[in-house]
Amino acid sequence: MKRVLTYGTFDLLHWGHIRLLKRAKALGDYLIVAASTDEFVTSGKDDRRPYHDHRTRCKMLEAVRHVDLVVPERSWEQKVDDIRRYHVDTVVMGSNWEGSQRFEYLRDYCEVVYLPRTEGISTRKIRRDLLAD
Ligand code: C2G
Repeated sequence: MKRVLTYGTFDLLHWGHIRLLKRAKALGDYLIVAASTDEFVTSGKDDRRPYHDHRTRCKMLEAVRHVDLVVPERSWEQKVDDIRRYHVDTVVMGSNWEGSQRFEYLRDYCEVVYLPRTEGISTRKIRRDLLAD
């Protein structure tokens, strides 16, 4: 069984996220999603709290048929532990992460694959467009 792992906030779950999850699952048999906790987002990644809290974002991800397991992403440093704990063969991220030191070092532990990002959609764009209404 080939096990795939991906990371993200997945706030205001949208088509770009779904396409990433669908293509990530197609690279294996079991897809694990590490969803960023609210604390990790606000302390480590972004200046703004997600619209949906972590619990809600996890429930939405669990409802996506491509997803087999949702676990918390609490820090940048947990990835090697995650790969070992979940026996991960491949880490998958969207192409905006391509070449990032946040992921390239994982090549010592598993395959790392970047998939083309879906153009024209993002959580920030949704927030901006709704404000413009
Ligand atoms: N994504 C995509 N196309 C979009 C938007 C997002 O393919 N239009 C992908 C991103 O590249 C990422 C995943 O969907 O692989 C989740 O995106 P975000 O929720 O924005 O996650 P991010 O902020 O990139 O957090 O440790 C890594 C971080 O947790 C990644």
